[in-house]
Amino acid sequence: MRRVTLTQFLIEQQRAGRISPDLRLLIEVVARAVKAISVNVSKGALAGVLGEAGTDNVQGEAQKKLDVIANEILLQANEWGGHLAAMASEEVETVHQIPFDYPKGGFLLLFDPLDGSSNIDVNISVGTIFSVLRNPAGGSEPTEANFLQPGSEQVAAGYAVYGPSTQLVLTVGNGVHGFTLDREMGSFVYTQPFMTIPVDTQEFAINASNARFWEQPVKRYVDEMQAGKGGPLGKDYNMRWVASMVADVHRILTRGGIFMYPMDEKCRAKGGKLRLMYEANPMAMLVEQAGGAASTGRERIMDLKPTELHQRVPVILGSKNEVERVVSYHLEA
Ligand code: AHM
Ligand code: MG
Repeated sequence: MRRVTLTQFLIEQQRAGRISPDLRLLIEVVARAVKAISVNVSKGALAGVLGEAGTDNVQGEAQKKLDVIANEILLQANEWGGHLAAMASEEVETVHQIPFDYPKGGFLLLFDPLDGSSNIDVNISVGTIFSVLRNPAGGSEPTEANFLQPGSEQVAAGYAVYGPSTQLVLTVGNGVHGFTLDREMGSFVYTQPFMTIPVDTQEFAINASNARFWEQPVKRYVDEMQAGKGGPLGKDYNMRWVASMVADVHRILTRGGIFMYPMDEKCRAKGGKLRLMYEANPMAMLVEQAGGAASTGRERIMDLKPTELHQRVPVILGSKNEVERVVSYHLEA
């Protein structure tokens, strides 16, 4: 069987007129950074990279050593490529400008360098999430306001999951495509063309320890699922919660399901738990491209007009019929 690499896949996308040479090279640089992060993640305790870094990030959360390492790898790899006007990271407070002596390009790159980092020390899958926007500022230095574009403006989005194997899952607006890292060859091999999410599912993902803080529509939906075959939904459901969004979304892109980090009383003051620009928008683009849906419960995620870089939002995504059901419960309430 002919092995298609990420490089070949991207060249074909370019030839088909779906991406520009610049966007192709930008994605290649992100993929290279992801390989370096994968090496660090997999060495774990051998490289002394587990544990706390002793610092807090912009959100006041304790940073893990690997959070800091992954962030540095992404910033450094992408600074000199010449395709970017600026970057924004979940781990950095303000816009990261490209150093003045490097060439600049027309794109903005946003990322969560190491998602699910509470799982690092227990050897459970973590990931990197990224999103690409156009720089509306033209030739001048982008400001935070230039990043505040709705998710529908994304030109590419993807994630890497560092699990038993490292996989890169990508969309450039033409379906969702999965690649597996061949560690010996050092290249990503095209293993999952056109990943799709079935419209129906019997599997849900939510942190049930927050049940007492949920809003009524989510309580109602989870109660109905737990009522099983004899309940109003008429079927038995299974539950999974990895606590790494990347791993939970990867499962949904692989076999369907619904993922929820909804609004609750604990996170209401912050607007939600997950980050719009680094987590919700890129995952929403992937999920929609795979035939699923992504909502806050009240609005389509990719329609939201961001008001700040580190904005948080409720997230309900996955199999379309189930997401639409939860949205209808919110609208009825
Ligand atoms: P992080 O980016 O700081 O790792 O936080 C995001 C993570 C998601 O990956 C995951 O879905 C969620 O937080 C888990 O939250 P909880 O620990 O409340 O279950
Ligand atoms: Mg995260």
